[in-house]
Amino acid sequence: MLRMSDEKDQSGGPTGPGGPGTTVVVKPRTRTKKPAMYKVLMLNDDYTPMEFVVHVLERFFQKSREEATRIMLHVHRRGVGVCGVYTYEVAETKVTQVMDLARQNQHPLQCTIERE
Ligand code: TYC
Repeated sequence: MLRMSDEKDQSGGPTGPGGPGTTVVVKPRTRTKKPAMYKVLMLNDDYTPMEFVVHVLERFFQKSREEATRIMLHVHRRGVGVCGVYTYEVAETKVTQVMDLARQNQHPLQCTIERE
């Protein structure tokens, strides 16, 4: 009869520590995946007051007055600008909040999401 215990180490590996009679425990790698991120974009129009756009950026995107003014002017000049980057649900909520406040104030301000 041939038993496992009769077998010589066939690994060809080292015979010292880590060799025969040693169990190597491999920690399973915890695979994490970064969530997809989404840019909230603000679009320019001819009617929404600049001050309203600055207010929106301060209120919903936690921008300082200076940063909010910079972003608003960028959108005013270039047509579109990034308000912030968030996970999908957060980005979607920001868009809803902006559009709701714009509608309540009868401004045509538009805001969209774009995957990064
Ligand atoms: N163009 C607007 C104006 O001249 C200002 C404005 C800026 C509107 C940014 C929308 O996303 C916007 N009153």
